[in-house]
Amino acid sequence: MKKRIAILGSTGSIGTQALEVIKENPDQFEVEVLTAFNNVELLAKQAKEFKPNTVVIANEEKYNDLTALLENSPIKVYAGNDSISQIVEMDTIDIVLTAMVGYSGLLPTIKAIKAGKTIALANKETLVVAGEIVQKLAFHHKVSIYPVDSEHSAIFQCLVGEGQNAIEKIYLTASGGPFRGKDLDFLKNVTKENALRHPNWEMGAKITIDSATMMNKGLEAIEARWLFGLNPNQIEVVVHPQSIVHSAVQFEDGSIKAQMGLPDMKLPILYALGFPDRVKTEFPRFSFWDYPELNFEKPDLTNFPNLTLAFKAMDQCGNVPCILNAANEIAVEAFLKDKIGFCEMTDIIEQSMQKIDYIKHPELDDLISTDIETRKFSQSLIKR
Ligand code: MN3
Repeated sequence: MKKRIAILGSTGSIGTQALEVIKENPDQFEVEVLTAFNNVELLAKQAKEFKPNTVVIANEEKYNDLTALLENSPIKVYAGNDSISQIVEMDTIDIVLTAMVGYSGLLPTIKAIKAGKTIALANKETLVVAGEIVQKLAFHHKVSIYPVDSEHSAIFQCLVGEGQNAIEKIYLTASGGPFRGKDLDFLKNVTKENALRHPNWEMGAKITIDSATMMNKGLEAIEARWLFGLNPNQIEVVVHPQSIVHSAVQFEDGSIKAQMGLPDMKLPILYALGFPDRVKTEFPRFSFWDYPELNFEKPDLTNFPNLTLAFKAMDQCGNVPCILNAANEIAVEAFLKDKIGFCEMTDIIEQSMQKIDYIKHPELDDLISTDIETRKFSQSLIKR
């Protein structure tokens, strides 16, 4: 039986690569639902090619454009975020791939879990904002969450076959981004064009900026904590510029398992969709002879303070990771619009973490209001 997939965020970087993977394996997967935020042209093109049952455009103003583009087709068309949250409950969906950007992934993911759908999680912010709530829900509804993020996929792959063997610690690898080795004087003046040029990975704009500031690794540490039930002190970040070792697990006997491969998001996407099977591919293979050296360094916390902020948020827990995430989303957006400099992103996040009230045991509603409040405050710090 083919696995029927809903892709939330099909026009983004992960979404388009997921569709390539599905296209290459038509006997294994079929597309049931596609959703996008704004890009109606690409969404309509994907819909014509993959013939899903339903498509949803989040931006309601684009509804008429989308229906016009899909005129005379049997595909059902809806608009709005509420429609996305409802559509994931469809009986004919086996796996929901959550590939939208940022906080917007949270509510649809919760709905999908409540509907008992297997989750292929590409939206790390869901676990950053509400990891404890989401994991409890997944446990309650007996739902599996398979990571798509390459580092978490690596850890997940290292854990296959380990049963109850406890994790002593994990090593989360980081490329270090385009500014590895640079200092604050340099970073003050970098432009978004510099920051959008990632050395190893092709990704969307938001995550590429997060990689340049190292916030991405902080968000991933929080994501890993919830995915694998870890304490913050069991997570160590290792800078590994070649992005070949995708992460590693150390067990209680001292043995370390790592997962390796060329940096290509299609591999973790395929592993999450195909689990527990490995699907045969023609992807280029890693060669040891091309990489006579693999390097590992400590992260530079002086020049990349966002990583420290994220670990602080993880330690404080409660609604602080939600504050961190909302302030970061506002800061990245402002940086991408040339409204603030690279280092000012950190100031906005730090001030938001100080200003917004701490809630020790937030419910989902508390997190929703923390998100709104933080966005308002962070925005007020952006002057231009
Ligand atoms: Mn990653």
